[in-house]
Amino acid sequence: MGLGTWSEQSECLWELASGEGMPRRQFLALLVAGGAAAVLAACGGRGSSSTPITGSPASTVDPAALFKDPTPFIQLGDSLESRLELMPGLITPNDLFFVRNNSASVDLSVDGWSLIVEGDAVEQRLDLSYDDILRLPSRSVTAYLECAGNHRVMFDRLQGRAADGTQWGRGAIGNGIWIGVSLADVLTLAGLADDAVSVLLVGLDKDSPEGGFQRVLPLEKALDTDTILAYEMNGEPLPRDHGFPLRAIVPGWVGSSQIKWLGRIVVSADPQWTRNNTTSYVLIGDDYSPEGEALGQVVTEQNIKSALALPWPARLEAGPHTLRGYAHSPRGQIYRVQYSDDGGASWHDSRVLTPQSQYSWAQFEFAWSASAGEHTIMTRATDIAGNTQPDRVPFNQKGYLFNQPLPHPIRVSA
Ligand SMILES: Nc1nc2c(c(=O)[nH]1)N[C@H]1C(S)=C(S)[C@@H](COP(=O)(O)O)O[C@H]1N2
Ligand SMILES: [Mo]
Repeated sequence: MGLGTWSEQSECLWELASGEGMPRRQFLALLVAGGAAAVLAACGGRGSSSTPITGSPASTVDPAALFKDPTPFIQLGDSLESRLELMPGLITPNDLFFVRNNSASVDLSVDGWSLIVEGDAVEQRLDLSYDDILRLPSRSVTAYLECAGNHRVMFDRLQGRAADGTQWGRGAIGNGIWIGVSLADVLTLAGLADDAVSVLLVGLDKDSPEGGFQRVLPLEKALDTDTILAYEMNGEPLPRDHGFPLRAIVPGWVGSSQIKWLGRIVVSADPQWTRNNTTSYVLIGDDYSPEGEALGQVVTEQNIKSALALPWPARLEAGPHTLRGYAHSPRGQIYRVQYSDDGGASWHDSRVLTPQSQYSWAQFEFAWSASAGEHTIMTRATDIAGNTQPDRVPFNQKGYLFNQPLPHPIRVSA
């Protein structure tokens, strides 16, 4: 059950246009050029508009690292880790949403911004303004966004071997309602060649490695209608720290694919290899075999995880408690979350709250009677496809995708 729907107005228009025999590409071009009026005019047989699609160059980088108030976060260098215990429910408010920057947040204005679509596998180079983007059919997706390195510190804490990179605990994740345009529509507008295979998304954070943080999506994921270029986050224009004016949302995939401050898309008939699919965001270690030009296995999807919405370590008073947490899987809804307070000897079912939507995380809760002393509680999620959290994750040098059940320390006072 997905929450994503075509906006009603665009859907009606598209029904009308396709009924008139109009190809999707022409429909999108008319929307960009002249809005609904142009589509209606063309459907009425008055011919198509030929307004050129133009934009202007990107604006400059602001050296400030971040814009939002860092107070409610765990601060890790220039990154902000969310505190799960502050999450008010299913949706993570923008001011509590984690931030991961590879350089600094960029302060762009829509006036100076445009999105370039180019490459050897598109028919036409596009230069789309913010208004052009807003005129395309909108799509809403509720999805969690998680850094590939979420839980990374646990390699050190639970396996005794520290991985490279920001030592994230459990809060490099948030769940949002995103509104934007399907990347597939933008690619269709540019005219996708039959031999296109890879889509590179490039950010405008020029101080980032490679002069603009960038990552490649294989064509199949790029064409998934739920892969969107979002301009709205939880009912507000995308905040600056989250990529204003436009960012990619790639449901279920690692955060590093979800490029913020998007400025350029390069579509190619060849695979494209850049830093973020060769040396970074690849699993490097004895248990992972290299692919293509990468040093290891390229990280694409996230994996199934669960975590308690408590501080680490937690402090509780003796007596009855309802403990809550979050679980998510890129492979389908959460079917079950079990917990153990005896080191994994016995497991009990928690209550998974419904309804769930496809790419969103799920909330779970269970009653726990706290007795004075030191405890640990582990949680373990299983999705409807049968995927579950493994007892042990093979080490990888950069510490991605750690999803063993976490023994959450809890001190109970009498
Ligand atoms: N342009 C750009 N996009 C980016 C990044 C970046 O540094 N620059 N960081 C990526 C990483 S590693 C993650 S985990 C997510 C974090 O998104 P958020 O800061 O909105 O939570 O953005 C991704 N997109
Ligand atoms: Mo990330």
